[in-house]
Parts: sequence; C-alpha cells; structure tokens
Amino acid sequence: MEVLEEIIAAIEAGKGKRVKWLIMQALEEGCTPWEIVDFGLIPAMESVTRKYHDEQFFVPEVILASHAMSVGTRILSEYLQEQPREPVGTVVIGTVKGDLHNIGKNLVVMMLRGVGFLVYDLGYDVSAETFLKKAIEYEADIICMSAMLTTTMPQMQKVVERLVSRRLRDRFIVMVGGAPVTEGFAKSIGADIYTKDAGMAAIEAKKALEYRKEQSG
Ligand code: B12
Repeated sequence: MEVLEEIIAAIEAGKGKRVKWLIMQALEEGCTPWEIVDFGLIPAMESVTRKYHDEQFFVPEVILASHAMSVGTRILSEYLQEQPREPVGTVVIGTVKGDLHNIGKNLVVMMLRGVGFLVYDLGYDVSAETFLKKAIEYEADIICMSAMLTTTMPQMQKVVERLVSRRLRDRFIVMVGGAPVTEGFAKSIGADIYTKDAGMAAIEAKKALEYRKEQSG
C-alpha cells in the first residue's frame, strides 16, 4: 500500500508530524495497527539501520528517525491498548541500566499490550533495583529486559542474581531480548524466555504464563 511506503519515507526523514498524519490516513484506509507496524514501522527502522551501517546516515539522522518512529509507536499503542477486562497477565519492562536504546523495547511493549497484557513500561536506563522494586509493587508475572549494547547485557544477570538472593526467583518469569542477546546468553544467566523479535516475545510470554497457571492448578 502506498501509504505504508510513505510512512517508511517519513520515518527515514525524521518527520514525526507527517508520520502521525500518515498513520491516521492508513487506519482510515483500512490498515490494521499490526499491518502498520509490520509493513511500515519495522521496515523503516531496518532501513535506517542499514543506512547507518552504510554511512549514509549518521547519529543526528538516526536520532531524528528514532523520534519519528516513537511518534508512530505512541499513536498505535493507543489503538492497541483496548485491554480485555481481565488482563492475561502483568509485565514490567525496561531497557537495562546504562542503555538508552528504546525503539525495540517499545515495539515489545506494543506487542505485549496487543495480546492483552497489562504492561508497566519503566523506560530506559533502568537499574536492577528498580526492576525488582517495580515488579513487586505491581505484582508482575513477568520481568522483561531489553539490552542493545554488549556492555549493558550483564545488567540482566544482576537482576536474576538479585531475585535469587532475595528468594524471589520463582515468583517471576524473566524474559530477555535485544539485538546482542542470544538464546545461549539467556540460558547462561538463568532467564526463562528469550526471543529474537517483538512478535514472538508476546506469543512466548503468553504461552509461559498459561503454562505456569496450568501447573499451579
Ligand atoms: C537507533 C540506534 C541508536 C539511537 C537510539 C535511539 C533510541 N531512542 O533508541 C542512538 C543514536 C541514541 C544510539 C546511541 C548509541 N549507540 Co546505538 N544504535 C542504534 C541502531 C542504529 C538501531 C537500533 C534499533 O533501534 N533497531 C531497531 C529495533 C526495532 O530493533 P531492536 O532494538 O533490535 O529490537 C528488536 C529485537 O531485538 C527485539 N527486542 C528488543 N528488546 C527486547 C526485549 C525483550 C524482552 C525481547 C524478548 C525482545 C526484544 O524486538 C525488537 C523488535 O523486533 C543500532 C544498529 C543495529 N544494528 O541495531 C545501533 C547500536 C545498537 N548502537 C551502538 C552503539 C555503540 C551506540 C553508542 C555507544 C554510540 C556512541 N558511540 O555514542 C550509543 C550508546 C547510547 C547508550 N548509552 O545507550 C552499537 C552497539 C554495539 C554493541 N553490540 O554493543 C550498534 C549495534 C551500532 C553498531 N553497529 O555499532 N544508538
């Protein structure tokens, strides 16, 4: 659809207002919010990433594009927030301490809300202590952590270690992701779920929670 191509171009150009207008247009033309994510927002960020690698884009362009992308995710999450009365579960999510990348994490938030989770988004640069405090305060079922830097990945381990030392490990499902994170890394730190992308994150989170509920009777 032409409007989706235009959304991609507007994100690349860092034009947040135009992204907003085009998303409303796409919805009016009958696109679902998921189609806009899958065929508009994600391809746009992939293209920005490619251009950054090829040195066609530098940090200022990437920041502008990221901002335009955030405008898009904010609008769409309003459409996806119509929660069922009884949420399927509660999630706290954030990007770990020292890490300011939040585009991928925001997509995971949208997907989780889309399948019916109540999601508390703690933002980025979130310390291990905050993850624990908020998970307890909101009576979360799942703690979700995102990291985009190899140097910040150890923060995920810190959270798991704190859960263990406070005898809280069994209370929460721990899910990790982000470009440098792998299945092997997730296993090595004792996380329960790793997925490569946001769509699978929502599916696996739901599955894990259903399984846990079945087990507890
Ligand atoms: C955009 C970007 C930025 C923006 C971030 C803006 C923002 N608001 O997020 C800015 C310009 C600020 C930035 C800064 C930096 N960046 Co940067 N950045 C990128 C870039 C180009 C794209 C990242 C992105 O948004 N991708 C698109 C999203 C959709 O993908 P994603 O995040 O991977 O998320 C998907 C999955 O991973 C998964 N997922 C994500 N989180 C989670 C969580 C869970 C629980 C699950 C299950 C799944 C999941 O689902 C998502 C959707 O499917 C990457 C390049 C790349 N190849 O990724 C570099 C990159 C990540 N940055 C990098 C670096 C080095 C930096 C800086 C240190 C640069 C500098 N010298 O200042 C700073 C660090 C700042 C900090 N302290 O965090 C490196 C990291 C290298 C490494 N492995 O450690 C990369 C890989 C670039 C490179 N090749 O060198 N960056």
